[in-house]
Amino acid sequence: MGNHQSCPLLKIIEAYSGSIFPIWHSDQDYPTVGLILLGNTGVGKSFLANILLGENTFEHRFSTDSVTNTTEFKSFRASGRRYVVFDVPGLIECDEAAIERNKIQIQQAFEQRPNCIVAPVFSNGISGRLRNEDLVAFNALNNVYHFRPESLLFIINDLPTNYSSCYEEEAAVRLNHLLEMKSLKICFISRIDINSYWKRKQLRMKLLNDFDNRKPSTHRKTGEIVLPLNKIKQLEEEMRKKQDDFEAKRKELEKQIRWQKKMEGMRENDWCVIL
Ligand SMILES: Nc1nc2c(ncn2[C@@H]2O[C@H](COP(=O)(O)OP(=O)(O)OP(=O)(O)O)[C@@H](O)[C@H]2O)c(=O)[nH]1
Ligand SMILES: [Mg+2]
Repeated sequence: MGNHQSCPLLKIIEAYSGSIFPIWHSDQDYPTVGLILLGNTGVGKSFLANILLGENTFEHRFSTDSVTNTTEFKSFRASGRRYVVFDVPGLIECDEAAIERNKIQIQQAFEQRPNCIVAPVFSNGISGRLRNEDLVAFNALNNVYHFRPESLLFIINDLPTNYSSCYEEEAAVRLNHLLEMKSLKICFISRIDINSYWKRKQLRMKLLNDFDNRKPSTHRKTGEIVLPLNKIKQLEEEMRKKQDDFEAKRKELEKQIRWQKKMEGMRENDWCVIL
């Protein structure tokens, strides 16, 4: 009946061994938390769900077409919790029927486990940009589920291994601004060698650490997910403009900071001359 959340050593052992002491603890001993990975097709939802499970349960594939079309779930135990991880389809697709199917499948996950942590997964490893379609898909779901910041863990997946240290700060400021939310927590993930046992375990450990600090909340739909195919382009265009505005403001701010520093430097030099 133990709450292991406070014991770091146990956390590490659990992350590396899957679930620990299966004979001593039954599933009922652990609070159950849903874990719903959301995001457009190809961002790596199924891949990450498998990493968390420590096994290849959900189909994931490098593909030109969407892979997951129906919602599936599986539970695992870690850090004093029993997580039920959901593998759901992406939201945005090229045809209306697929979007409608996806909406129903996503809703099923929330109906089955309303008390959950939500992990929106974004991915664009080549450029590091936050893609407008990912932001639009998140907003469409957020409009009806009203996610609470403490139950959200954003995942930016598939980054190059050598991304710069400023990237995390920049992406965090930008994401908060674009989604008009505060204190968003982000987990940054570099592309791993899928065949490396240790890399997979390390990634599991990193994800679990971040999920442990999230607080699940109850998600009930307050309306229908509105995302007609003919509106997606318009919403993406609006998001692009928002990104451009943010970029312009950022550049202006940088200019002001540079100018300020220059002035301070000049003032210091003046003092040096006087002294
Ligand atoms: N090697 C490697 N492959 C990754 C990584 N992240 C994602 N992938 C690959 O990216 C591809 C797409 O991932 P999926 O998990 O199928 O994407 P998805 O979001 O589930 O896509 P849908 O099911 O279509 O919604 C798969 O081939 C994954 O193995 C990574 O860190 N390393
Ligand atoms: Mg999938």
